[in-house]
Amino acid sequence: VAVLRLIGEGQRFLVTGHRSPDADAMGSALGLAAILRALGKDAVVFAPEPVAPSLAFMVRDAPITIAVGPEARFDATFVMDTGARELLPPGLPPPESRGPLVIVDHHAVHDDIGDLVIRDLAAAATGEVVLGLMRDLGVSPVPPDAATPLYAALVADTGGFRYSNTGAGTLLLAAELVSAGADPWEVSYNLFEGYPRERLDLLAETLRTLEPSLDGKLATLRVSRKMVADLAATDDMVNGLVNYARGVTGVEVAALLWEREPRLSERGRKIPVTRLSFRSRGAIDVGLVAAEFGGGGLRNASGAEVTMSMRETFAKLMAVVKETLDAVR
Ligand SMILES: [Mn+2]
Repeated sequence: VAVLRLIGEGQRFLVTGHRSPDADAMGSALGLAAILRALGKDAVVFAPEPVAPSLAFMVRDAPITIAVGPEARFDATFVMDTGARELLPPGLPPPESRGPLVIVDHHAVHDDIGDLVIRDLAAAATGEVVLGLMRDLGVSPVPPDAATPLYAALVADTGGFRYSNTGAGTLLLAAELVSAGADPWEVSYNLFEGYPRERLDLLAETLRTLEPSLDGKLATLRVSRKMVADLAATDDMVNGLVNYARGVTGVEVAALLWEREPRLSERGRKIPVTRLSFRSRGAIDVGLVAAEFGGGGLRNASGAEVTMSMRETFAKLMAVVKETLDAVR
């Protein structure tokens, strides 16, 4: 209700998503911006980082702002799909410039961030939360510019309407978005196919690192910085590779360990950084597994970043997943 009043009384809004935005974050931001414009408001989409090539299709010619000047004033700033403070986008304007911070999200594990929060844990994607907000705002039908981004948000977070979070409500919303102009093949092709050659090379190399453990219930993949560099791949191509580890029969938890650029300590020593992505087949809540590493996410998909080497991370991973498996047995 407070958010509806904020939108009703305000005129100029900033809309953004989490750091390294995925299809749900970017699609929800573009979708909400289009909905606000349908209400006659000014909406600026703030995307300070380069948009991943696989998401460019949904941006089309929508205006994207990469930096907000100090004199800019907004009546509110919406951050999409963000549960963790450290995932707020870089360069977010200060409070006097951005206005109240509104978090629109669906993550169960989350920090206490945002002046206002719309969080629906039952929503398959933040895009679904945006559609609920659209209804509450009395916007109907779906604005054409919102259809493709919001459809992409639903497709991405349900794995193409395959995961257990795919409910009848999600499918009904998807039908509404297709009626409003979203093209299912365009979205699927951009999100799940149509990869640059280097991404397939990286997939091939990564699959060689597949390592089953804990009686085949845990499967890990590893991506080193050298692999990415040698193949002339880019960082965004690592997204989604973890899913292949879940595709092995019997696997309950899939994890991808990704070696990142080391950080420098105050004394100039290199501190190793490893990023973790998790996927679950269903029995294990990998949001909780990620929380053991200081991260978070959803029951079936989560992530974390740790200042440990790949080897140390793997050792801790074995211990945490073993304990989690023992607890559900
Ligand atoms: Mn999401």
